[in-house]
Amino acid sequence: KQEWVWWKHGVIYQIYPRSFNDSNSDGVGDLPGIIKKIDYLSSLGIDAIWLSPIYTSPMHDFGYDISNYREIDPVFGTLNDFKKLLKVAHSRGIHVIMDMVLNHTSHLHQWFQESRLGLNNPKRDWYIWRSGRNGHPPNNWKAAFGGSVWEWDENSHQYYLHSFLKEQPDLNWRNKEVQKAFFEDIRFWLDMGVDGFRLDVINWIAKDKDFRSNPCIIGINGLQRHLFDRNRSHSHKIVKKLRKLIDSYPNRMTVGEVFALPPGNPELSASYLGTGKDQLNLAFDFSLIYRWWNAAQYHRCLTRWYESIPPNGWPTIVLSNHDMPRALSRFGMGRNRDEKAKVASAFLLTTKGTPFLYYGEEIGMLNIKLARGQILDPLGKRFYPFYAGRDRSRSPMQWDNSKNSGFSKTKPWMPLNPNFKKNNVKVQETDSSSLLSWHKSLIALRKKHKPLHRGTWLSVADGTNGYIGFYRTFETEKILVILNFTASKKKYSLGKESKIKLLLSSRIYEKQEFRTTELCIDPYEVCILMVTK
Ligand code: ISL
Repeated sequence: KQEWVWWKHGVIYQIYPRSFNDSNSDGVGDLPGIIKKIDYLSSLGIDAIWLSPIYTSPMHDFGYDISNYREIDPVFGTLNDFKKLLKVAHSRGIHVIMDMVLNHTSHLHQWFQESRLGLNNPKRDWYIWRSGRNGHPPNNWKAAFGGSVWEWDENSHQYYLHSFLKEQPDLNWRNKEVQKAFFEDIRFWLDMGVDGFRLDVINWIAKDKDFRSNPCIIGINGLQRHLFDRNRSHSHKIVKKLRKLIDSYPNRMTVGEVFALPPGNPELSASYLGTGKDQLNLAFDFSLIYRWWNAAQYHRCLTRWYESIPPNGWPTIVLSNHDMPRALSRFGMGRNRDEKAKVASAFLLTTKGTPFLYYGEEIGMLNIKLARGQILDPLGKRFYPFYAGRDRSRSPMQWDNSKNSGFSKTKPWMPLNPNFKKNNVKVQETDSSSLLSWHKSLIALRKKHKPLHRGTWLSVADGTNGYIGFYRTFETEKILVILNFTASKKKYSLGKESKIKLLLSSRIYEKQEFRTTELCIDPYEVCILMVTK
């Protein structure tokens, strides 16, 4: 019989630590700041928090460039603060997931500092060094953050590979010593009691052995098909070893960021689950993030994702994260935004899979607009005006309507969304019809009813009529969820007369229990019902 497994059945809340809560008035969020908000996290009802990187870093990529994997960056606090957070969170039944970047380190990491000393350095092979081809880089691979992946090193007259910034040199995962050293770092945190890891770009860690050039789609400097610089089978071998390490500790997990360009690639993501027992515990598929507000498209993505999952695997559901525009800013020109927000969160929290909720989504935070000079993200700096970067979904949490929204006593590192005066946790906490209250109800409902967190999933409306419908069933309990993505009324036939008990709806019903053969669905209605004979 299936038991409660926190990472399968619980709700995971992503915190971008720089932007959550600043306790020491330096304008940047920190670990003591998160501890101060433990009551808030607990009141939401979430089961785990995932922290974007908090390790020592020169912050060229805001922490995704780590120079010491066993220390906390002073901007976030100390190792003791982290231990305290772990303790406080655990005492509330909240698990803690750290971000783990395996693909690359910071150029300031001790290993790279040694590696770059020269060809004979014992750590030379820990990174990827190659000689050029007649004064040109070793191949045509392009870095995700622009330019060639190859950076010339004047000192040793070779190039090193970086899939992202030049301050983020890629490790050589075919080198056994790298694996060993990294696994020790991972053990360090597992021994401390960390519950799991979100693994950054896990599908990029192994490159083509022969470093063959990628085929181009258009022109020499145009787009590439990333055939050889990522998604190599060797990554799976490493992931399998990692799984053994994780499984040697009780109740721990990994969730892999399997990055595929739009429109996403659920089969690729699912391949990192292996049999469901021998690779990652969970993996992200970003297909939904890349879709417009459209019931049929959502349904199509979802079924394709579910069909890809191996028998012992389990899906995740993600609508937002720190790399993508916020969900509500994506959902179509802001029309009927409040209604769509409720439909989206009901979708996230009732369909099958582990939901990942990005901080601020629970109060409907929106993207911020930045002028060119305000852009901090290296990606935005490089590609503006074609792409403004990722800052816009990383603005400080909107706690209240006081100066700096209760986030900090000083000017925050990144501008607040000016709408914080009206939209913040404080106003929503006292409003039973707010999006925050809606999230709390959904999470509580999800926890209370087994079908909603561990039941099977059976589609009964595929979105072509503008609404999605599915049954979640566990043992004898059967719950029907109807989500209307549109501004028009719908009708849903139950097939035969059934007894309905209303669990949660965005509309006021006259009776909580009734018999009917057909449901009338209001515009943007969310309807969660228990169906009995
Ligand atoms: O953010 C992107 C474009 O919107 C992606 O290309 C992103 O680089 C990709 O999802 C990988 O992301 C992860 O690794 C990066 C880091 O900058 C991201 O924040 C992280 O989520 C490099 O470590």
